[in-house]
Amino acid sequence: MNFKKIAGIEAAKYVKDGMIVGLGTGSTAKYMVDEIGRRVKEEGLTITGVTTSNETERQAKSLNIPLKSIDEVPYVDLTIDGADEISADFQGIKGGGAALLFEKIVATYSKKCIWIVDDSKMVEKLGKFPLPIEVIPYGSQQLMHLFEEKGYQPTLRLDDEGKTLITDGGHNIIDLHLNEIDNPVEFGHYLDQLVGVVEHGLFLNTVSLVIVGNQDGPQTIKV
Ligand code: DER
Repeated sequence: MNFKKIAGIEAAKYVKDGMIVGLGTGSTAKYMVDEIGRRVKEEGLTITGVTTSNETERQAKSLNIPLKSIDEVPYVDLTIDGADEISADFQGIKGGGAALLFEKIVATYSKKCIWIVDDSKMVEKLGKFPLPIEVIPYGSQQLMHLFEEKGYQPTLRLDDEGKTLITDGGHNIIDLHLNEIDNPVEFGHYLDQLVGVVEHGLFLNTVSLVIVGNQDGPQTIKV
């Protein structure tokens, strides 16, 4: 039983005709996009998709889902995306798939956000999952030194070929190994003011519905 697939298919039921839908990125979101594509083909579902990565754009185009960029729509009705960690108070870490910047942009202009996960993502406190920080390449080593001095055990994210990863936005990602983040809001503010940090993977006060796939089927949690 694929719990990510269960969550992805369930989330696609929330998509209605005429909606502008943010299409997330990652292995769970892939199932959701596939299901929306199926509904477009078999049910004639009419939506406008706004993608959060080149990867999702390619998938959506292959499924003939009509697309517009975030700058071509007045707002997004509903964004459905995965997450790497969701805390007991529904704060999230995202960016494991290196898509956090465009995901956060699309989420910011969305009326509603749904996160789709399997239950391995549900945690008490954030931080076991390395926190992705999207940084400008120029000065990234200085940020690495800064984070090392802070004891955050930073690593520069590499791509599948072992080269420094370049995000869709043309930036690098530094992953911080914090183990536990006591105050995500405060830590997010600290990161926001660092020169060279473009965005971070703390998604705070973002989600309104979480769908968890498990052996009993989809569990829907209203935030
Ligand atoms: O990069 C992201 O934030 C993606 O949403 C991703 O990390 C979600 O994880 P998944 O591939 O397990 O769905």
